[in-house]
Order: sequence, then C-alpha cells, then structure tokens
Amino acid sequence: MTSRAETYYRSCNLCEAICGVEIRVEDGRVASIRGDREDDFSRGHICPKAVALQDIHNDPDRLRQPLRRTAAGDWEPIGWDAALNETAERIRGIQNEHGRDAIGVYLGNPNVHNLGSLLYGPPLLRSLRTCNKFSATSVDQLPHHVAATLMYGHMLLLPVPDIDRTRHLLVLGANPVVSNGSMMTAPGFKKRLEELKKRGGRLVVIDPRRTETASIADRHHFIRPGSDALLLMALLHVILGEGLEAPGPLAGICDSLERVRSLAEYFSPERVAPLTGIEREEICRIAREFAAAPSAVCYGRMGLSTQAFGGLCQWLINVLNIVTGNLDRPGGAMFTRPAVDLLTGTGRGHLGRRTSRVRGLPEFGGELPVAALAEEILTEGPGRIRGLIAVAGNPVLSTPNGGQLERALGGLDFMVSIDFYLNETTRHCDIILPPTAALEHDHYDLVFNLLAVRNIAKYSPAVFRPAADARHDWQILAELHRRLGGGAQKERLKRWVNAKLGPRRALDLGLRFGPYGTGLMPFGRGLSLKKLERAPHGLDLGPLEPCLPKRLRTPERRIELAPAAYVEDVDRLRKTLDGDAVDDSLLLIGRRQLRSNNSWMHNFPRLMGGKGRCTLLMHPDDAADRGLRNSQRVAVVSRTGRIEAPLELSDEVMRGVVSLPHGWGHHRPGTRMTTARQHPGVSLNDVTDDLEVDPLCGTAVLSGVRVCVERVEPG
Ligand SMILES: Nc1nc2c(c(=O)[nH]1)N[C@H]1C(S)=C(S)[C@@H](COP(=O)(O)OP(=O)(O)OC[C@H]3O[C@@H](n4cnc5c(=O)[nH]c(N)nc54)[C@H](O)[C@@H]3O)O[C@H]1N2
Ligand SMILES: Nc1nc2c(c(=O)[nH]1)N[C@H]1C(S)=C(S)[C@@H](COP(=O)(O)OP(=O)(O)OC[C@H]3O[C@@H](n4cnc5c(=O)[nH]c(N)nc54)[C@H](O)[C@@H]3O)O[C@H]1N2
Ligand code: SF4
Ligand SMILES: [Mo]
Repeated sequence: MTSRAETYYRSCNLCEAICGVEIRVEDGRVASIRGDREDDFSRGHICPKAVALQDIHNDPDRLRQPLRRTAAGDWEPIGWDAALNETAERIRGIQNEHGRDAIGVYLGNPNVHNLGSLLYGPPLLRSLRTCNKFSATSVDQLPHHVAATLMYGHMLLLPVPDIDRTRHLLVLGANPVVSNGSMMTAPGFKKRLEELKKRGGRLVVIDPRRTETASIADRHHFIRPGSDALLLMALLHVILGEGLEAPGPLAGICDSLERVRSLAEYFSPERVAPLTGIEREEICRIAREFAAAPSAVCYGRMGLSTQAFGGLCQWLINVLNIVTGNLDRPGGAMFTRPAVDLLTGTGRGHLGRRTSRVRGLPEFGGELPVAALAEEILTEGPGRIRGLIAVAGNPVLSTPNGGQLERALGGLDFMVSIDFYLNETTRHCDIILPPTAALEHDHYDLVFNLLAVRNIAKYSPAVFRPAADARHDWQILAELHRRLGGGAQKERLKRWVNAKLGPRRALDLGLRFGPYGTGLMPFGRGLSLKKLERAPHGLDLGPLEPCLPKRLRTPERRIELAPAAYVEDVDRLRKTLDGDAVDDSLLLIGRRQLRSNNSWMHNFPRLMGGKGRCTLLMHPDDAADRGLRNSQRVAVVSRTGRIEAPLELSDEVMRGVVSLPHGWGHHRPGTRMTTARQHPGVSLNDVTDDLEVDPLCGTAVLSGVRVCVERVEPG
C-alpha cells in the first residue's frame, strides 16, 4: 500500500482564540498537529488542547451511533431514523398534552463554535415555540449582551479591546494567559501582552488571585470577590470628580454624562476601599493612570460577569471606556466589521419582556436564566418543563447547584441530548444523538470573527470524511426540525430543501452579501466562499476601524450612558456599603486551567498527566487559622452541597478567598468516559447556589460563593 500524506489548514474551534492549525494526515490518521505559522492572525500559536483534536476524533468512548435507554436502564444502539422519529414523537406528544412550554431547551457552549449548529439551531428552536429556552450564556457573558443592547442598540455590538495597539490595559476578572481570551479573540495572548509592554504600554490586573496574567502584569491588585462594581464606580468618581474625562468625538453622541457623574459621587475611594480591599490611594492611582494614558482599555470577563453585580460591572466598564474617549478609537475598545455580519438578521436583544414562571427571573433575548432550569422542572403547575432537549451542553457540571439539576433531570418524562459523550448530563437521557466531531466537518467562525481583535475570515475544510451513517450537528437539527414542524406544504418544502443544502450555501451568501462581499457577480473581486477557500491560512481584512455613530443600532444612533435598568440597580449597590463590613467566611472563586476546556476535555490521556488539578487553593494564613495543612483533604460546604478536595496552600490567592476549578466531578455512575473517570475531581457547581443570581439580568453568581472549609477526618 502506498502511503498518502496530506496537509490541512484549519482554525482550532475549541476555544475563542481560533488558532490556525496545520494538520498532517498520513494513511488516514493524524500524523501531527502544529500551529500554522502562515496564519497571520495566530502566528503559529497553539495550546496543548489543539493536539487533542485528534484524541476527540479517535476517542473509543466517543459515541458514533444514537443510543436509546432500555426498560432495564441500559443503553442500546439504534438507527438514525428510529432515533429521530422517536425523539420527534415524544416531543410532540408532550407538547400536545401539556402545552408548548412543557419542552425546555438547553444550549451549551460548543454551539457557538459550530457553524452548522449556529445556522440550524435557531429555526428548530423557533418552531418549538417554547418559552423555556436556556443556554450557557446566563452562566457566562450575558451582562455583555445586556450592556450592548441597552447602550448600543444591539446585543452583538460588543466592543473588543484593541490590545495590539493599546498603551494601557486594565483587566478585571479575566485570565487570558490561560483562557486564551474571551469576548476578545486574540490568539497568542501572552505574546500580544509582551508586545504591549515593548511599545511602552502598561498592564494592570485586578483579581482575587495572582493569576498567570497577573504575574506578568506591571501591577496586580487583589480585590475582594464581588466588589468590582464598587471599584469601577470609584474609578468613575475620581475621573469625573477631578474633571479627567475626555470623551472626545463621542461627546456629541452620548447622553446622560451628568447623570453618571452624580451617581458616581457617592462611591468615593475612601468609601469603597474597605469593601474592595484596595486602598484609597491605589484606587485613585488606577483611575488617574487610566485617564492619562494615550490610549487605554478596560476589560472584564468571567470574574466580573458572573457575580451579583455582573450587570453593573459590564455597564461601568463601557462607561469608563467612553468617558475617557477610548470607545471606538485605536488602542481602546473597538467594534469589528466581520465578513459575515450578524448584526443583520439576528435579534437586537431585549431585557425582561417576560419572567420565569417560578421565580420571576428576567428573560433576555428570548432566553431565561439557566439558574432557574431545575426549579422549572421540579415545581408543579401549568408550564412545568417535562421534557428537555440539550444540545452540546453539560449543565450538571456547568450550572449552579448541579446536584439539584441532576435530581430534576432524573424526573423528566423525556430527555434527549445532541452530544457525542455519555457524560454527567447525557446519562439522564432517553435518547442521545451523537454528531460528528470537529475534524469531520468544515467550519467558519461566525461568532469569533465578530469578537476578533482584527477583522479576519477563514474557512476550515473537513479533514476526514464522516462515516457513512454519521450525522453532523446541522443534519440532526434539520432532521428534527423537519419531523417536528407542521405547517403548510410550502414550509415543509423549505425545511426539506434546507435539510439537504447544508451550511456552506448559507455561508457563501453571508460572505457575498457581507461588507466585503462580491454580491452575485460571478467574477467579482469581493469575498465569496470560493475566494475564502483559496486562502487556506485565512484572510486579514485589516485592523479594527472607528465606525460610530454609523454602526449604532439605537433609534437616534446615540449612546445612552445611564440606561434606566442600571440606574435603578445602583441603589442595590449603594446598600452594600451600608451593610455589615467584611465577615470571616471564605469566598469561593473558580479558576481555569490550560489543559481543560470547561467540563468535557478530561477524557484524553495526553491532557491528563501530572498531579491532580482539582485542588482547593487557600492562603497559608487562612489555613493556619483553621488548623489545616497542605495536601490535606478538606470539605467545602455551602447551602447547596458539600464536596471534598485536596488543599493546596498558596499565597497566590488573597486572604479570605479559596479557589477551585470548575468542570470536574466525573465520578457519577453511568457515564462512559474512561479517562475522565480516573481523574474525577469534584464539581464546583455542587456548591454554587442556583438562588444566587444578579437580579438585573439573572446571570448566575459563580464567583464569591460563601463557603465553610472543614477538615475531613481520615477514614
Ligand atoms: N462554577 C463555574 N461554572 C461555570 C463556569 C465557571 O467559570 N465557573 N464557566 C461557565 C462557562 S463560561 C461556560 S461557557 C459553561 C459551559 O457550559 P456547557 O456548555 O454546559 O458545558 P461544556 O463543559 O462546555 O460541555 C459541552 C458539551 O458539549 C459536548 N460537545 C462538544 N463539542 C460538541 C459538538 O461539536 N457538538 C455537540 N452536539 N456537542 C459537543 C461535550 O461532549 C459536552 O457534553 O460553563 C459555565 N459554568
Ligand atoms: N484553558 C481553558 N481555556 C478556556 C476555557 C477553559 O475551560 N479552559 N473556557 C473558555 C470559556 S467558555 C470562557 S467563557 C473563557 C473565560 O475566560 P476568562 O474570563 O479569562 O477566564 P477565567 O479563568 O474564568 O477568569 C476569571 C478570573 O476572574 C477572577 N475572579 C473571580 N472572581 C472575581 C471577582 O469577584 N472579581 C475579579 N476582579 N476577579 C474575579 C478569577 O480569579 C479568574 O482569574 O475561557 C475560555 N478558555
Ligand atoms: S488556544 Fe484555544 S483555539 Fe488555540 S489551540 Fe488552544 S484550544 Fe485551540
Ligand atoms: Mo464560556
């Protein structure tokens, strides 16, 4: 047999950095995966997870055929038609008997990394006409969308830090050196930071842990978890109180600056210092340096978004960038001009049109906060969820009070997951529909091009042909839609055509009619899929350019600096200053690790070497106070649960704070993930609390969870 070697160029779709990879295939197997040096955007950078793309492809535990639960509780493989028919029948049966809302939907994170799911998921969801839609957004970036909607008029008008040109980067609650950046697609973040420093720029990090990012910063300040909105208010207090604001050309299109000034007045540095743990002088210094920098950008991510004042935090970050003239200018926070522009054709976002049935949490853009999912299943009454469709999600490990959700899932009449693992969530299913994995389908990043620090576009061809009886995510979604949707003959024909065409056609149209597109001209010079396919390392469409007020989607193309929803919420923030001062309970925060990706990449031996990573970090003085020793097993206890983990003493966490990574807890019975089971760890979300949300937008509070830590007696 002759050996056949081929090289493929793609973007890694595992995280938001979308690094270019070069995949060499020999005799039908991956021979190597390397960073693609000719990809001008990622310049050869990859992290260890990229190499594991082949492990996902080859994993013997990966499901390759639909599974159905038998009466005895085992699993039997079944054919696609049978699986899809039964799924559609069960869903329709539940909706016919109990109403539309009796079917709930949960969409997990990998959906946004999958072109087919992005294109074929929404029509299926709409056709279900259920109010009970949930996703990972409400344990993640929801506050960013709320700010974009309320200030810029569209949930996807998300300003991106222009890190390649800025002179001053103020980071709160993000660890891009490990996470590789989020809501900011910037592969090789560490190198980009080094370049920032080389051009004389400054990096300041605010985080309760001296993270990998903080360690290379010019300055790092510990902050008491959950108090960032106070700090941000105080920064505005200093800037607006000392007349350091300089909104520049934005002044003419912004409303309510005086309102913000008067709101910030109360939050003086001396007032907030005791609660934040950052001294008054330091707060003034952070503010003055930010205002004085030739260009500056403030950026906050998971640690800010998933706290009790996450909504206010993301608003205040935008305000800070605006009043210092740093929105929409090079080196500040800028908007992209992606080749497929999602601003047309997607919802603008709206907050609180409806509320959830049981607790009255606000909906955003048609979705309810996932912190309410379990109670919507468990609480009797009309509109109770009795059946669940989960697509690429593992909410048992990734949403607050996972233990309660697990009990809820166990009591459903029907559950189906589109997922290729039998894991902590899918083990509760009646049917599992496994899609192809990344290397078997082509790809284009609709979402992350929108969030990239340069305007870029790249098409990734499939590396392997899927097995004859395999289905892509989009095919499963389209087939379910076809089976579920009733409607007129014309509608049915449309669905049938869509189920045949696939995402490529929609992508080509999106490119052709996008801002760089060639339209329908067969020989035009503009962008089309064909043109993109001729650029295997991707196309650079240039740096981010100022685009305001044109790109705003507010009625008058103006920016409201003080939307009513935020102004009202400031009262709640003010009250925290009047409350009890800091007590001595411990505040639990999360931490991401380079070789993990949320909950689902612990099944690859290549990423699992070394000592156990699921440890509880604690400051040595806190341990001494409690008589605890390094490496000792401790219990972490909260209202919702109790987990045990080895203690790791380190002064990289501030006093009063403990840290545990999320996405572990693979010991549950009935899963089929051999390697993950050997390194189970415990789930942080067994002790986070579904009742703790930011009431403004319903985002779960995952940071700063009050816990007790106790010694576990051996035996
Ligand atoms: N305490 C705490 N909780 C958190 C976080 C935290 O920082 N702390 N982070 C939150 C964040 S930011 C996020 S995004 C969420 C993630 O929450 P989820 O999206 O619910 O969880 P993941 O761990 O990403 O699980 C993804 C699932 O999709 C499957 N999958 C992977 N690729 C594909 C695919 O291409 N198609 C299909 N159909 N399935 C696929 C995997 O097998 C896995 O079951 O977790 C959140 N939860
Ligand atoms: N290796 C790896 N990369 C990933 C992921 C992964 O699981 N592993 N997940 C991907 C996903 S889905 C996302 S959304 C991104 C997230 O990307 P990031 O937000 O950059 O990642 P985190 O590590 O969650 O960073 C949150 C930081 O907030 C800090 N923090 C916690 N509470 C507070 C607080 O109250 N105030 C402040 N100021 N800081 C606080 C934490 O110590 C932590 O350093 O990462 C993505 N990339
Ligand atoms: S940083 Fe993200 S995109 Fe880049 S190789 Fe790692 S997982 Fe893939
Ligand atoms: Mo995320």
